[in-house]
Amino acid sequence: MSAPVPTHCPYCALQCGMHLVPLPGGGAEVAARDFPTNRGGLCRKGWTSAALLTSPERLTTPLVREGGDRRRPLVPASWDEALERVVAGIRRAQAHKGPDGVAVFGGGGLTNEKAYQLGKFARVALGTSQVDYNGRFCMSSAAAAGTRAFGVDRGLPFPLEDLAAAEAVLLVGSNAADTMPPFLQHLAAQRERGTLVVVDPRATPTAQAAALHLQPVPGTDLALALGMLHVAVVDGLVDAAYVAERTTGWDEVRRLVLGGYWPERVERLTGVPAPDLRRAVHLLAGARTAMVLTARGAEQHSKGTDTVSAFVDLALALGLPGRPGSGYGCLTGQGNGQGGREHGQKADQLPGYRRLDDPAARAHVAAVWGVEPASLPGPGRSAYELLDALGTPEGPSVLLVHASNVVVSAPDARRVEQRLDALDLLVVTDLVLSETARRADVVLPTTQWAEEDGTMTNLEGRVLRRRRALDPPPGVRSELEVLAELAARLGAHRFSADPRRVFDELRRASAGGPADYAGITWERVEAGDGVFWPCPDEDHPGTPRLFLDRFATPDGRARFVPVHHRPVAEDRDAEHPLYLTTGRVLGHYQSGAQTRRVPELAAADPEAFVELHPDLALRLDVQEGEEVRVVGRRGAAVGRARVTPTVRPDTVFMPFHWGGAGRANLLTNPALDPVSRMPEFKVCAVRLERVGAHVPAHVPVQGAGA
Ligand SMILES: Nc1nc2c(c(=O)[nH]1)N[C@H]1C(S)=C(S)[C@@H](COP(=O)(O)OP(=O)(O)OC[C@H]3O[C@@H](n4cnc5c(=O)[nH]c(N)nc54)[C@H](O)[C@@H]3O)O[C@H]1N2
Ligand SMILES: Nc1nc2c(c(=O)[nH]1)N[C@H]1C(S)=C(S)[C@@H](COP(=O)(O)OP(=O)(O)OC[C@H]3O[C@@H](n4cnc5c(=O)[nH]c(N)nc54)[C@H](O)[C@@H]3O)O[C@H]1N2
Ligand code: SF4
Ligand SMILES: [Mo]
Repeated sequence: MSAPVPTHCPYCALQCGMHLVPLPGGGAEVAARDFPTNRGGLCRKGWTSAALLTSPERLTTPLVREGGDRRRPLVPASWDEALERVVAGIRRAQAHKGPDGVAVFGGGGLTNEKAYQLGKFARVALGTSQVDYNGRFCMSSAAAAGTRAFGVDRGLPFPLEDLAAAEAVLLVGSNAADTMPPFLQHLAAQRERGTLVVVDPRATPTAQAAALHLQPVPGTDLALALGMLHVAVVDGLVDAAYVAERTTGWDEVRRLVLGGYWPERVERLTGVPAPDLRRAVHLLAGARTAMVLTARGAEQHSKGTDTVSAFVDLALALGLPGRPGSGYGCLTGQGNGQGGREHGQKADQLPGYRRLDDPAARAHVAAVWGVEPASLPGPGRSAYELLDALGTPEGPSVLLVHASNVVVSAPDARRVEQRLDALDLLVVTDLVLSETARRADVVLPTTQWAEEDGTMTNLEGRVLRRRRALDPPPGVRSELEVLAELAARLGAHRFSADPRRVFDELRRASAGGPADYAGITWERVEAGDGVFWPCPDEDHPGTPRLFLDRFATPDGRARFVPVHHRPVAEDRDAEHPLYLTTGRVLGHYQSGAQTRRVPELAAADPEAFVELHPDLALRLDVQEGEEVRVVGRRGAAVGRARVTPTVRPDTVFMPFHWGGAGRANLLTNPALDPVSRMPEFKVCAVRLERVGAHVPAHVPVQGAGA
């Protein structure tokens, strides 16, 4: 047996350390490894992650439409033929529509090297402004709010180990017990002390671990946070010295919360009893150290940015950010959700978390890329807006997708399918034939995590090494090779396929930016437990803790942001009397493209389901396990009823991990947050219907096989 290779799980942002032990017959076995984020623990997805490496379902050859005809099946093709089809389609679109006729959609699962190269490929090889990525659907609201308040967005501005020093923790809209199970170890102290507060419309395993569970109506966290601030002011819990010394803008926020957010009014808006609200504030304020953490439940709303701002305002009023053992943080989701948003695959950004509309940033990055600053396009459309424009007269007619399965994971999925089908050319690079790849004209097979070298940046801002443990199957190419080859065929050079060279270029491109990687080398990352950015030079130790002395704003002070509660984008009415909220289960990852192909995980959670309260089930005469239809304003989805008292009686919950008729995103609302452009994944209006015996339980996947 070969030596174990130290690496990290391919899935979520916790980036648990693991060993991969290559097996003689091919594939590998996962073994435990002690790492600061997981301390030897892994969840079910991590333990089974090697299964996909040798899965018969993985792609090992490029696929193209027979005769170039969308109505005919996808058939194997040589790399040369497939890439030529891509290049010909790109040239045609550029001739008709100019550079913005071609669009790129990336993902937060890509390594730093791939994310960086994809952004550069879009701006330099294609010259398009039309590039964005799935992180827009993930933590973009928290990123926007973090930048507003602190001048920089790093999900957690402190290492996870600091959680042990927090006497109390407020966890808003996170079901970490299912979404990052080994993370729960870091909350052991608060659980023991009875100082963990969880805000979630469902009594999730995470909420059940809390001393206090606030169970608001979906989409009302903004009012809840302002109500908590009101209590902090009225009960004299504001840290006046900290506010005076380290912040600006308090007076306006203070006036605003005093004026409108007394607990009894907040109770009417949120459904959270006023005494519970008061208790939560006193629990936090009574602790010497405390942390406020948000995740998707608070953020995936058309007011997600303002909601996070309200929780940041609360944290600032209590004097938490920038103090040891205290702070505000966002629990970033995807494996490289943090690095993926720093290196230029976002519509408005350049590497190093630089702004695309900043002339100095453009000049710096253009010099590294060897192009004229004026040749760099400006900011493009955000993820949903980009998908929504595809194939329209003003929008792109070619789309290249890397590491996202938008047919399952984007809001208003039916609309997204229509837009994809209106394209002249859809190119999907993936490991498996995802629902999105099934609709493509050209599918390119790429290497998996265990077959590539590179770096990932986890939820703490810690840069880690992903190591190659195995050779990819013959015929499969790394994404860097694919991008380099495509660039060369388009007449753009300087695209290395060597991840180390790409990382060294990324270091130069990021130098001097907010997310400065200049001093981070692969050797340094390998020597310890990773390096935290910013790290401006090789003698710099990296920055595990931000904001200890100053915030990253021009005056060094954190900014209070005045925000107001507003209703959800789509409220209930007589026809759609329930709220739908969506999220995750432990055993599946995201669109499920990977985990539904891991036999053990597929067997444990084989199909879509709908959680509903026993009172609602009684009213609608729905039995546990029967097929139900959730009907909304954009479509309907089906799933098995799971009757459980853990969900609010006015709310139903669906995970979004399945394709076909079980897709939660057939229902979700693409209403966007005005700042972050985040869609309202977490609340829309629906009704529930019994499907009846005559409708088959399994409706085939839309567009399957094409
Ligand atoms: N098993 C598993 N783990 C994952 C992933 C996965 O797909 N599967 N994905 C990874 C990624 S990319 C991400 S982003 C993270 C997400 O991690 P989480 O944010 O923990 O995941 P979600 O289940 O989307 O949402 C969390 C909770 O928000 C609650 N919620 C819904 N509406 C509201 C609301 O209006 N207010 C509040 N306060 N809460 C609400 C839901 O009931 C849910 O329990 O997980 C990562 N880890
Ligand atoms: N209703 C609802 N919808 C949601 C959410 C929600 O809570 N509710 N959450 C949103 C969130 S937070 C997120 S992050 C998105 C995620 O949703 P998606 O963007 O669809 O994410 P994944 O399912 O991880 O898709 C990754 C795809 O890329 C492939 N892949 C993996 N690694 C690589 C690689 O290195 N290169 C390439 N080319 N392909 C690769 C996988 O096989 C898979 O097909 O979903 C969003 N959608
Ligand atoms: S918690 Fe996340 S990183 Fe850790 S094993 Fe599970 S999926 Fe992998
Ligand atoms: Mo995410």
